[in-house]
Amino acid sequence: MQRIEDLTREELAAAVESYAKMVLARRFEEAAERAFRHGKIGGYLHVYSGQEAVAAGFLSVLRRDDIFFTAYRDHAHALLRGTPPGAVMAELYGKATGVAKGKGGSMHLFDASRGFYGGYGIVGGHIPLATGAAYTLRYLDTDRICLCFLGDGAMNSGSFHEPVNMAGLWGQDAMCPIVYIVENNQYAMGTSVSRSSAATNLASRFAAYAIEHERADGMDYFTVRRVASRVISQVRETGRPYALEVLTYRFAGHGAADLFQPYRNKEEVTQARTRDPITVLEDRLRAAGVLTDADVERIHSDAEQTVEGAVRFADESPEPAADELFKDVHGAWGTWPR
Ligand SMILES: Cc1ncc(C[n+]2csc(CCOP(=O)(O)OP(=O)(O)O)c2C)c(N)n1
Ligand SMILES: [Mg+2]
Repeated sequence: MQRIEDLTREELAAAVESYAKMVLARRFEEAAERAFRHGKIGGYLHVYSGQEAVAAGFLSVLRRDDIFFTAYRDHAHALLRGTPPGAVMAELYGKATGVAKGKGGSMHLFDASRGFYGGYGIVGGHIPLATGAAYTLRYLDTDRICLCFLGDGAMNSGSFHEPVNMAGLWGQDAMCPIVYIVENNQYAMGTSVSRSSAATNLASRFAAYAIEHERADGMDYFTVRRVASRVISQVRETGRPYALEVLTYRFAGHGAADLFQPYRNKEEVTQARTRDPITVLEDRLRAAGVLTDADVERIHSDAEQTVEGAVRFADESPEPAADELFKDVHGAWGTWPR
């Protein structure tokens, strides 16, 4: 565990900023769940509650011109990177002011201006894209890097093994600056890791592709940030891929329809909640003397106000115009040769 007394003043200030963003993400998703139940949000909704320290730790050290990909549990990633909460909520509502013009929804957030290349609903589908993007960054002769967040379940898809093998090969020529971040939250929908993977040390599976790898505690922000910082520098310098398995837990059901969660019991969730990443970080910042009761109160009420504003913005925003239907769509009807 990172010792708090070894941190610089700047690192502590950055951690307070991350804490505020993690609180915002949590409040945002609570509001999104309410809106989903009220029928304001269609489609599907997967929340990131419990896993916030992972994206917060990584994105807090990612350079502004670097890029990243993730799957469908993507709201916090966008918010932590600075996409305006109103544009994220409006996307969930399918409104024209959404970050993907209301055409993507919860699973397909996309904000290329901030290096966020999505938001993907097909499990494992983004891994080839992220790997190709990392190759492109080197091919274009830049020192930019790519992060690819993925779930434990995604590691069992074919679209994991092919690109990761390519990454291992391209890395031999310093041509694949990517960090694979396996967010091991213990479950893929209702299937636990031990029921779906013969080898449960997921990091070790990257050895098959000659990719350096390690495991880290994903509930402690400082641990994630320290590992992220070291690994990102190494990948930037070497052009070789690196893999991290980050041990975390999702507090909510898999998605909005997973009400009864028959695959786990309440005690397990209660136990995991004793290491809520937001509380863990708050306690450490309080112990370091950089966060007071008044700060915590202000951060929470600011987050609530921001979320209220985002919900109002989404509510009041217009639906996409009918003639938008065929724009931004691959092989759309309107342009199809007939
Ligand atoms: C190709 C494909 N197969 C199946 C599904 C259905 N599905 C949606 S989420 C999911 C589980 C993925 O688990 P994991 O990668 O661990 O991500 P987590 O939900 O835990 O974040 C499955 C099987 C899908 N979306 N895409
Ligand atoms: Mg999972």
